[in-house]
Amino acid sequence: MKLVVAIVQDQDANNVIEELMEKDFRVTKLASTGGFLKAGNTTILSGVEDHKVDEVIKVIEENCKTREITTSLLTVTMPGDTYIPYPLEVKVGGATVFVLDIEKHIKI
Ligand code: 2BA
Repeated sequence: MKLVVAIVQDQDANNVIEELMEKDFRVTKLASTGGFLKAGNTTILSGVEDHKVDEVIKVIEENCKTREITTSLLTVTMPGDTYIPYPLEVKVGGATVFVLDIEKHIKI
């Protein structure tokens, strides 16, 4: 068994989850925050049989879009201790996916 951990953008999360549920996968949705942008994203956990991992990844691929986000994380220091926000274009990927081996799966 594998645990698929997928970090997706909030806008794509519902479509991914709905399609996974329609295909009879079990899903847990976690609200998460990206370390770089400090913006909300969604982490999806799905425990699946080894031979179904590719099917889960396909659903994620089909529902997650890459987007350009403009952020003002960078600031420029001006004389007199003033800071002005400097717009920065960041390409946020469709999804970041990790596939982990599961040693044991117990339901109590
Ligand atoms: P964030 O950390 O908020 O990163 C958002 C986007 O900012 C990233 O998109 C990337 O394009 C850019 N970025 C991140 N760190 C950067 C840096 N040091 N310099 C310049 N640009 C940077 P993605 O790579 O698609 O990542 C989207 C979200 O997925 C991340 O949000 C983070 O929450 C998660 N993530 C990505 N890679 C990860 C990893 N190796 N481990 C854990 N979480 C990861």
